Amino acid sequence: SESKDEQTKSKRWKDAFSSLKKNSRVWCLNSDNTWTLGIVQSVSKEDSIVSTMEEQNVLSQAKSHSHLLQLPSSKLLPANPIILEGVDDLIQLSYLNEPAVLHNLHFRYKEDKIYTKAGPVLIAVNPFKKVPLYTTDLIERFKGKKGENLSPHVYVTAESAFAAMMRDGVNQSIIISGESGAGKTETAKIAMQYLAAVGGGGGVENEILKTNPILEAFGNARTLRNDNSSRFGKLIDIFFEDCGKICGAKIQTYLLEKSRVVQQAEGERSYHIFYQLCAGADKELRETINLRPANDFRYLNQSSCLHIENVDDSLKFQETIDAMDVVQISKEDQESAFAMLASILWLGNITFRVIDNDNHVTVDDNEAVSCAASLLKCSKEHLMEALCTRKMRAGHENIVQKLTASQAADSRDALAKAIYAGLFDWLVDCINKSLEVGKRHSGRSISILDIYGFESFVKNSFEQLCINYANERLQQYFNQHLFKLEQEEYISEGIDWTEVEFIDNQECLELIEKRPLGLISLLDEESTFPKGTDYTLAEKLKEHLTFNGCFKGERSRGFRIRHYAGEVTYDTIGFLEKNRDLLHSDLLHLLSSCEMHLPQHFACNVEQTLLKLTGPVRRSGIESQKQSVATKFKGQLASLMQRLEDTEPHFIRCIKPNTLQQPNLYQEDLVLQQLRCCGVLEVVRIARSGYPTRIAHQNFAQRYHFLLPLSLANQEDPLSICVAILHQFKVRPDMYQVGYTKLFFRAGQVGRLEDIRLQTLNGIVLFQKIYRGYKV
Ligand code: AOV
Ligand code: MG
Repeated sequence: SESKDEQTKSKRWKDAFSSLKKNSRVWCLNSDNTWTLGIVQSVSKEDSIVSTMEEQNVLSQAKSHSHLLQLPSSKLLPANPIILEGVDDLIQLSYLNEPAVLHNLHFRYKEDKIYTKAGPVLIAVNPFKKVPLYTTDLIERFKGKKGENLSPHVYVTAESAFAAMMRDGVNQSIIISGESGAGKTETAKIAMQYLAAVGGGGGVENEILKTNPILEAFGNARTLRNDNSSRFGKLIDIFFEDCGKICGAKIQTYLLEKSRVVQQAEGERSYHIFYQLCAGADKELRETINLRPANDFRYLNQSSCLHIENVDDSLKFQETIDAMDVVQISKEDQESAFAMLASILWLGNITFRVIDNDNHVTVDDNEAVSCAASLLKCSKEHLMEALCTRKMRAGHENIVQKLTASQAADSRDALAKAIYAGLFDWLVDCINKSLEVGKRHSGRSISILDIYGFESFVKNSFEQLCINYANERLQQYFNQHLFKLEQEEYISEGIDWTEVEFIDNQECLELIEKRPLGLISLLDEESTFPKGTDYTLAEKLKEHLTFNGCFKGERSRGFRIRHYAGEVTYDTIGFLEKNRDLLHSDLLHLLSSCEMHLPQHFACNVEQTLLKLTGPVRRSGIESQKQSVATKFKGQLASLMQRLEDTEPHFIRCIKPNTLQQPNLYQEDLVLQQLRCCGVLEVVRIARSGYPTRIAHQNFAQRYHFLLPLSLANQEDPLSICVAILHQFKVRPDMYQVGYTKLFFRAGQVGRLEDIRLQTLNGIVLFQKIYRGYKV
C-alpha cells in the first residue's frame, strides 16, 4: 500500500502542478513544515522561483518587502484567489490543500469568526476568550431561519436540528468531538442555550441549563490539558412536545474517573466541588461538617495545585448551590451530599500505625477517623476495623486477616472512591427525577453528546485507555456516517467518483474489542486470575496483540496504541485493580450500617451488583458475575452508538488552536494534526465531489413524466423516462449521474425541475378553470 500511497501523492502533485503558472499564488513549504504565501515568478518541472511577502513588524512601520525564493516545484501548492479569503464553508475553496484550509481557518480566527462549515460538519476553533457571539439578539436572529445564508454557528446547527425534528418528526442528535480542551463542553452548553430559548417557556428549560454547573462541579477537574476538563461522558436527551416546547430531559452519564478522588497527577486537581466546598461553605455548614481549608486535606494537597487561575471557587460554590436549588435538590439532601464530601476528605487524612513485624497495621485513632465516622454516621470502631482487617471464611471457620500498610491504604481509598461514585450517581438520579418528562410528551427529542476528549499525557493509565476508546467509537460513528455509508452507496449504485481516502479506525477498535483476543478480553481474563499482576497483563498483551498494526509492546509494563488521533503509550500499572473495581464486603457492610440515607443508597446499589460475589460464589472462585469496568463500558458505548443510530446526527468538531489555553494564538502544526486525524478535509472532498440529492428512478419518472411530450412519456421502463426527462430539460451531464436504482444530482438541480413542474401544474389548473368556465 506504500507504493499506492506514493502513486496517489504523485498524482495529486501533478494535478496541483498543472495549476502553477507565472503570477499564480502559491504556498511554499518551509524546512520547518510551515507554509509561506508567495507569487510564482517562474516555474519548471524541477525548480521554481517564488517571491514571498514577509510580513513586517507593523509597529516599526517598515514596509513589507519581497524575497525571492528558489525551491523545488514539489514544495509548492496552489493557493486560493484573494476573493476566497476566509470563506464560510471550506467547500467553496478552489484548492482544498492543507495550507489553504489552515489559512482559511486562521484568517477567520483572527477576526473572531471561530465557526466555519466543512460541508456538513461545523468546525469550532476554541477562542479561549469571550467572543461576542452568544447574545439573545443573535438567538432571535437565527430562530426559524434556514441555514443557507447564515454564517456558521452552533446556533445554526441547533436550529437545523430543531427544524428537522419539527418537520420530519425524526429524533436528532448533536455530536460534539475534539481533543481535550478543544471546547466540547462549552459548545454543548451553547447548543443547549439555543434550544432552551427556542423551546422554552415552560420553565423546565432553566432547570436543564442549571444541570451544567452541578455536573461540572462534581464531574470536572483541572488537568494539564484543560482547567475544566470533563471526567465523565454525558448524553442529554431534551424532549419536546408536538408544538416544539421543551417538556423534560434525561441525562445519561458514562464512566466517571474515580481514581482522581484519591490521587491526581502533579499540577492537576481533584473534582472542583471539593475546593468549592472548602472555599465557599459558610460558617454554619463549615462547623456541621467539620470542614478545614483545602490545604489541610491530603486528597487535595498532594498535587501542588489548589487554585485555578481566574477561578473563584467560593463564588463557584454559590453557583453550584443556586443550581441545586433550581433543580429542586432539597437543602437537607444538599447538606448530606456535602457531609459525604467532607467524609471523603477526612478519610483521606486517616493514617495507619504498624503493629507487628509483618507490617500489619491499625488505624491511628485521631481526629481524622473520628470525623470520618461521625460524618458517615457509623461507629468509629467499625470503621477502624473495616479499614485494616478483612473477614474471610476458611472451611467452616471465620477468620480475620490483618492488612498491611499498603492494603489498608488501598481499602481506605477504595471506600472514598465508592462513596464519591455513589454520590455522583445519586446526583444524576436526583437531576433526572426533577427533569422527568411531563405527560404531553410526544417522543421527539434532540440529544447532545459531550464526552471526555482524546488524551495523551506523559503517563497514561486505564482511565486514558477508556477515554480514548470512547473517542475511537465516536470517530467510527463519524466515519460511518460521512464516508462509509456515502462511499458504499456510490459503489453499490455504480457511480463514478473520485475515491476519497479516509483513516478507517476499524483496526484499532478491533484491537480493543475483539473476542477472545482483544485488549478488553485479555484484560478481563487476567483480572480474574488470582496471580495476575500488571506485569503478567503486559506480557499477555504483547504475546497476543502484536499482530495488530495498531499495537506495539514497550519495555516492562508498557504498550503503545496507534489511535486515530495519535499514538499513546500506556502503563499497565493499576489496570487489573481498576478493571475489577471490587469493594470488599467488609466495606460494603460498613456502608450499609451507616445511619445516613446517602451511603445506604450507594451500598444498596453496589450490593445489588455484588450480591453474588460476597456470598458463596466468591469463595468458589467464580468472579465473573460482576462485569468488569471495561466490559461494562464497552456495553454502554455500544448502546450509546445504537441510540445515536436512531437519530439524525449533526456533527461539530472542536479544534484546539494552542496547548497553552491562550487567546489569539494559532499553532499551525497543532491545528493541522487535528484536522488530519479527524477526517474533516476528506468530508469536504466528498461533499464537493458528491451528489447530495438522490431519487429512485421510479419516483423520478412518476413525478416528472407528465412534463414530457406524449410520444416520449409513453415508454414502459422508468429509466428511459428518466433519461428522456433529463434530456428534455437539458440537465447538464456533469450535474447528474445515473445509478443502478437511483439518479444522483448535484445541489440545486432538482430545484430547477421542481420549478418547471410547479409552473406546468399551475398552467394546467388555469387551463381547467377556463375550460370549466366555458362549459358553465
Ligand atoms: P472540552 O470539553 O473539549 O475538553 P471545554 O469545553 O472545557 O473543552 O473548553 C476548554 C476551555 O476553553 C473553556 O473552559 C473555555 O475557557 C474555553 N472555551 C471553549 N469554547 C469557548 C467559547 N466558545 N468561547 C469562549 N471560550 C471557550 V475535555 O472535557 O478536557 O475533553 O475532557
Ligand atoms: Mg469537556
